Amino acid sequence: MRYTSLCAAGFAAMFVAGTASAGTLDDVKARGELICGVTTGLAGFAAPDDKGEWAGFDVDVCRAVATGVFGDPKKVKFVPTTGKSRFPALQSGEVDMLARNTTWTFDRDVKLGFEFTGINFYDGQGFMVRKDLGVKSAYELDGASVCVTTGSTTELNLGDFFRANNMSYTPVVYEKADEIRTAYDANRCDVYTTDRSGLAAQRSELSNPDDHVVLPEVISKEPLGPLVQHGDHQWGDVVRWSLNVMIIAEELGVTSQNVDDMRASSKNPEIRRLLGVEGEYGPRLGLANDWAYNIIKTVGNYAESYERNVGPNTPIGLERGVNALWTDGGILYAPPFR
Ligand SMILES: N[C@@H](CCC(=O)N[C@@H](CS)C(=O)NCC(=O)O)C(=O)O
Repeated sequence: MRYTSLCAAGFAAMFVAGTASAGTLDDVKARGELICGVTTGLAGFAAPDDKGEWAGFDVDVCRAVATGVFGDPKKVKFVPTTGKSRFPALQSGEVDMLARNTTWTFDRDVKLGFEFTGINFYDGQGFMVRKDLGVKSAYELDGASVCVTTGSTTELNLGDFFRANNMSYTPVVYEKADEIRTAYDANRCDVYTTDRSGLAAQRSELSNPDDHVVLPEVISKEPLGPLVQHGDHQWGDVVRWSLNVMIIAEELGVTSQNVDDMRASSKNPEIRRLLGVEGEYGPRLGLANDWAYNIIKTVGNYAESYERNVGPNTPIGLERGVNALWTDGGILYAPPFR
């Protein structure tokens, strides 16, 4: 209860609406590295790989921004944050941005005073149970104990869903991703609820992933994306357009593999603008004119990052679904590069 009230309700009151001093881009350049807030570790999204290097779909957003600024995806320091510590970390300037499965909501945007700079994963909240529980639907969960992370929209939606359906539950609350996974794996709760992408990620690391099933119901909208402090529009633009570059590159069929050929010979005007062959788009952001070329060359386009980190051929196994391009039946859509 203490966690629930602190994080779900009182948490927002701890902050006054923040306004960044302009100049984050200059600060980042002067420091020589980007400081990016990520999760404490979520397979496929943000976790150290076998060489100890942070990797994942959210990590790629940080790497894209670092590459846009420095031409080098390695110029990032990753700061692990929990659901509870992420907002104070951004508010205080400990991190320049967050890229960690954070849902864009009214309160976070308006009351906490942040600026969401896009959506890199359209998600929704779901439930995972052990198959031997014999449950086929979230509507059969009356009386269940439910593992949930503190400081999340998950806690709020969980309460809403059970209340709206006249069901009771016992929350079992943890702060860190590995704590909650271990607790669920050790049977300390019947159900694990979080974003469905998070469930797929965590399921891949359970002792027997096949013993668990994600139930069909999606009980909320969780548009996940990067965010910065409110008020520094130049920095917001840099983060927003670094993500947009990855999406636009997919739309235009530009990949890390063909970007050199495209730059040398494409006649498509949008590709020529994107890759710095025509126009002065990078300098308007305070970046070099080959900033987007560098992002595509080193991090890849949206599809490449998705497939490499969380797609059907990874242990996370997420189909593109609504995260497909709008031209492929999804809702992923970037503003034009002109
Ligand atoms: N999208 C939701 C949920 C985010 C969330 O709880 N993510 C989990 C991982 S799925 C987490 O951050 N765990 C804490 C950690 O990283 O240690 C929100 O923004 O509140």
